[in-house]
Amino acid sequence: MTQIKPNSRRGFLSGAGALTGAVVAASVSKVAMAALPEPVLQSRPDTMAPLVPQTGRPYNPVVTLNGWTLPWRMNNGVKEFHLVAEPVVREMAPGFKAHLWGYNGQSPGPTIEVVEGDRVRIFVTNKLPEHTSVHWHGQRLPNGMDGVSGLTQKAIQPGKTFAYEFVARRPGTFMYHPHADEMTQMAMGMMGSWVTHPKAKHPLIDEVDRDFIFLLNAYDVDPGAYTPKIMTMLDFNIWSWNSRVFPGIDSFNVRQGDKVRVRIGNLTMTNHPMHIHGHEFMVTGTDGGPVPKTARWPEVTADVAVGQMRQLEFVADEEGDWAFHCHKSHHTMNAMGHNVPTMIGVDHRKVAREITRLIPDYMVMGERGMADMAEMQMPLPDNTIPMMSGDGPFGSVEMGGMFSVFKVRREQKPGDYKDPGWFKHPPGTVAQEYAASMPEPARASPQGKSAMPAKGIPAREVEVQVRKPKTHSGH
Ligand SMILES: [Cu+2]
Repeated sequence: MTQIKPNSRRGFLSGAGALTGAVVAASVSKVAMAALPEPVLQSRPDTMAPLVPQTGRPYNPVVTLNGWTLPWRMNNGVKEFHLVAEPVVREMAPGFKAHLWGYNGQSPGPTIEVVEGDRVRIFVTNKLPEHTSVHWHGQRLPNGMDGVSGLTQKAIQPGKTFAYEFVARRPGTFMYHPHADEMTQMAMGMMGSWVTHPKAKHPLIDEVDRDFIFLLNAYDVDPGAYTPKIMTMLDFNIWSWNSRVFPGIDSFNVRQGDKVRVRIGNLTMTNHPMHIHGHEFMVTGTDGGPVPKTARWPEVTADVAVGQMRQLEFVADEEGDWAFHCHKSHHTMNAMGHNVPTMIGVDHRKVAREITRLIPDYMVMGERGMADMAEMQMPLPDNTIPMMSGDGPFGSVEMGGMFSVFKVRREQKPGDYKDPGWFKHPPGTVAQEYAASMPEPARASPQGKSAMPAKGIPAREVEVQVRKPKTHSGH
C-alpha cells in the first residue's frame, strides 16, 4: 500500500475517511500488475482531507472539492502514481447516482499533486471496454508523453497498462483527460485535476491558507436513467462541479481573514461565468501559468471558457454564508425539461379543470413563476434529482447544479475544513419585511404640483402590451 496516511487534521470534512483498499481486476494480468504501485481506490464522493506529503519536497496541499488526491510511491527519486481507467458509479447528489467512467473508483479521477522539478511516472491501466489514453493538459513534456492516441502513442487497449514519464517543469494548475474517443469518454466523466506546486517561493504564486480545486463538467441524463447520453452536444441537463450537483456539492469552509485560492477547470461544452458574493477576487493564474501582477484586475465574476483553467484568489474577510455559483441561471438548475412554456400571468384554472377530466394527476405549472417548483414535492422517477432544491435557514434555496456556498467564520480554526453550519447573523443585519407604516411617496404629478406644470395635456394611463410576432415553420 502506498503512503496514504491520515494526517493530523483528519476528520475535519464531513465524512472524511478512509480510502478503500486496492482491487486488481481479473481482466488485467496479476503478474504484470505485481510490480506496479497498488492502485488506490476511492468509493465515496466526499471532500477528502488534503493529502499532506510524506515523501519528497514539502508543499501546502490542495483540497479537491468532493474528491481526493492520489497517493504516490517514491521509487529511486521518481514519484510513481497508478491510475486505473474504469466504469464507476458516482453519487452526484444524495438520491441520484450516475453510471460514469472515471479513474480509481470515482469521476472525476483523483487529483495529482507534485512539485516543480519532480520526475513523475504514471501507470495507466485500462479497465474500460474500449481503448483510451491520457493527455496531460498544459504540461511541458516530451512529445511522446502527450497522450494523443494515434498521433503521439498507440491507444491503450483494454486490459493493458501504459507508463507515462516526464518532469513536472512548470508550477501551476492543470488537468488530465483522455485523448481517445474523447466525445464519449469526457461525456462519461473521465477527467481529473493536476497541481504542480512551486519548489521555492515564487514571485507570482502566493502562499495561501486554503487552496481548493475542481473541474466543471456536464452530463445529459434522462430523468430516471443512470447513464449519460454521449451524443449530446449542447443541451446538457446536469451541470456539475466534480460530478456533483447542488445540494450535493460540499461548501467551502474557511476562516475569516484566510487567503483563499480556488482553481477551476472547464471540460464542458460551454463557458461558465463563475461568480462569488460578498468579495472580489483576482485571476492570479491560468493553465498557461501565473498572471503577471500588472495584468491582474479585480472581478466578482470570471468566465471560464471550454478547455481553460482559472485560479481565483481573494481574502475571505467578510463573515457569512456567501453564494458561489455559475452565473448562467440554467446552470444552477437540475434535470428537467426545458420545453415548458412560460405561464406567468396565465390563469389556466379553467383549462386545468378540463384537462383533469382526462388526466387526473394533471398539475398546473408556473403561473406565478417557477419558484413553487422548489418546494412542491412532485413525484419524480427513481434516481432523479429535483430541478431545484436545497433548504437554507430561511427556506428553499431554489437552486441546483453549479452552486455552493463559501462559509466564512471567525471561529473556524486554521486548517479546519469542517462545515460550521449556517451563519448566525448578528441581530438587525438580515433583510426582513418592513413593518412600520410607510410615508406617502413623492411622485411626479402630471398636474405639475411640484415640478413644471404640464400645459393642457390631460393625464391618462397608457398600457403597453408587447406581443411577439407569430412564427410559422418555414419562415
Ligand atoms: Cu455555467
